[in-house]
Amino acid sequence: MSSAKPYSVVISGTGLFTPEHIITNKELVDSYNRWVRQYNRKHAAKIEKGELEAKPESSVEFIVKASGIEQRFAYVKEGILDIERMRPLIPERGEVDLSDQAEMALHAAREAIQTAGKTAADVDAVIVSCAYTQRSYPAIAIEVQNELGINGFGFDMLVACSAATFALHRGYEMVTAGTARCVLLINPELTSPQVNYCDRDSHFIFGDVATAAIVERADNCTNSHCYEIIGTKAKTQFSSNVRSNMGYLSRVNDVDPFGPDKLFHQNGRRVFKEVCPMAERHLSDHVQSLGFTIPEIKRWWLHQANINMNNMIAKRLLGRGATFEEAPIVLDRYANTASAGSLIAFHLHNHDLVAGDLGVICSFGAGYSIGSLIVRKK
Ligand code: CO8
Repeated sequence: MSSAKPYSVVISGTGLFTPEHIITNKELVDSYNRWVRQYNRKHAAKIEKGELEAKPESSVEFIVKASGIEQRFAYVKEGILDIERMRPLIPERGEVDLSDQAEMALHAAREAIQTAGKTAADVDAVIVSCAYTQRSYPAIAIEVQNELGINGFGFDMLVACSAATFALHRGYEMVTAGTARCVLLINPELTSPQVNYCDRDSHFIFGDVATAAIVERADNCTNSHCYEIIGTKAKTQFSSNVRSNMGYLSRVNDVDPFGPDKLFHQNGRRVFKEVCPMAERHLSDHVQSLGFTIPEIKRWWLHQANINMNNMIAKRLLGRGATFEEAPIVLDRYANTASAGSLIAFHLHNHDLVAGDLGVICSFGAGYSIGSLIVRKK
């Protein structure tokens, strides 16, 4: 946890890129169930002999009850609902063309820069932070830096669900240390290529989105609507309960680089049971360590993985359910967008707070990882 700071640091602008394509639960379930019926027909003899288990169908009712998700956005919809494909069809781009994640990132970045009233000349560093990057190098952040004409440096970092908050922490530290005056943080969460649309337990969970934020020295900030970062806190604890084995070693391991374990998979029940108490403890410790009390926190911009998780954490923190105003929910529309969820909630629901109001931005998920920031409206 960091608290001593030579410079006061603010979040002075945010941006959100929402892809144009929507996939409703009904569309997703219809396609999955058609795929299941085809699978069961194709393997009828083996299923009959007990050599293979018949796959059960998915349901809209289950998805809404278990997760609160009603729809998700897709960067590319083509291919996802095609039962002969069950994955998006995203054509490869040439080495001189803008990459898909840089394109998503730029939409959100431009809005954040504009909202903060900055230009490229004001920005010293770019961090692209998300659950996956589409290549190892050159960094997507350096591509974005180049497109925006930013002088300085950029790098990519991966922290799954906590990528956005952990990147905000890095931006905060760079500004407090005086190594950058102003940092652009971007989270192009292109999750759909890693979703196993043939897995009933997880086919409904994720959506695509990009978020961005400007973190800068308070004395350089010209936006009257900004939030001072009062403190940051991070925690990780190793767990394989949320995992993807996709990686560059598949080639030398001589295994299928696209097998089910190379896609997102999880033990969702275990994650739920283990992460909720961790997140609640983390948040109460963070708030108290800065001399505040839970009732003093006006708004909780929580990670958006599952409505029941958010309800449970809010209940444990507040001793009662939170209202939408206290802990806004965006996962019904956006689904789980990996690290971007709490930033979408912040972007869409921070304008009504008044000077002095306190809020908490918090993510939790794979790793396990938990990241939080306590902020105060200036
Ligand atoms: N339709 C109908 N029934 C279903 C379905 C379905 N689609 N799926 C499961 N069921 C059945 C199960 O078979 C089970 O049946 P039975 O009781 O007969 O065994 C029953 O419904 C209940 O199943 P679960 O116990 O699995 O259901 P839960 O109520 O626990 O809900 C959830 C499942 C939604 C997965 C829930 O456990 C959850 O949300 N857990 C937390 C998960 C979480 O937050 N994970 C973090 C993931 S995100 C992250 O860390 C970022 C990773 C990087 C991004 C990746 C991008 C691709």
